[in-house]
Amino acid sequence: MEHELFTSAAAPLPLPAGVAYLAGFALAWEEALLERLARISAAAPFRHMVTPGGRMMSVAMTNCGALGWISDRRGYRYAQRDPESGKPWPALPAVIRELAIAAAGEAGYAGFEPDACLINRYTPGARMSLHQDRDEHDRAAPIVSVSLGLPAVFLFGGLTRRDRPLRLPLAHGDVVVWGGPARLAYHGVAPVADGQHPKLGPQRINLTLRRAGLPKINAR
Ligand code: MD3
Ligand code: FE
Repeated sequence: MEHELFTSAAAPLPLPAGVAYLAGFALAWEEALLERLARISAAAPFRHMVTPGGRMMSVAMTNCGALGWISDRRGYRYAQRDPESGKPWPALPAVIRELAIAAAGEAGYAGFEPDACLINRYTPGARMSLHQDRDEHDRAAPIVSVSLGLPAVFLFGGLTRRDRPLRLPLAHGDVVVWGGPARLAYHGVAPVADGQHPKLGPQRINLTLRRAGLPKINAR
């Protein structure tokens, strides 16, 4: 079943099942988000992680919340501490948690309780190649993504790497909820084009809010 994209500017285009696109949804939280992001990256600076294959990622990353996604020569996983400092990741700010819960609610996921927030920073030229997100225990929980700063083209493929990806432009303030049949789809980000964002300068920041640890067994 396909849903209509209810964006403000762009012409409606069909979205795959399980994808809810909330154009500009984060704009109401913009100021608080940017203030929280500055505090988080001061405590846990953005860094370029290395893939298990030994390649440095062009995207710089940090995390907040109980669990943070990390990659090194030993693999991809969630960890309770920042390996650079040995300290727990900065707490998930209430404003970010509330934004994610509100967006998940709009998309029909009542009871979403994120325990991990991966923060990706793209400077012009940075990209993310097609991959699946498989490191979370609870695949029934959606992933909420919040785009800030420079625009990007999000690539949304199918359940195999060979499916030709759909190209979805994402702008500052857009929120997308990925769940159900979309949850295990291959996806990536095309190289970010040069530019200057009035609030963020030459970068794109993407937050993904996830349920990475064990599902809440008493939630139903
Ligand atoms: C669709 N980040 O961190 S967010 C990632 O823009 C990641 O930084 C991209 O892919 C970024 O893993 C895309 C949107 C997103 C996140 C997770 C998904 C889309 C997804 C998981 C399944 C399907
Ligand atoms: Fe991903």
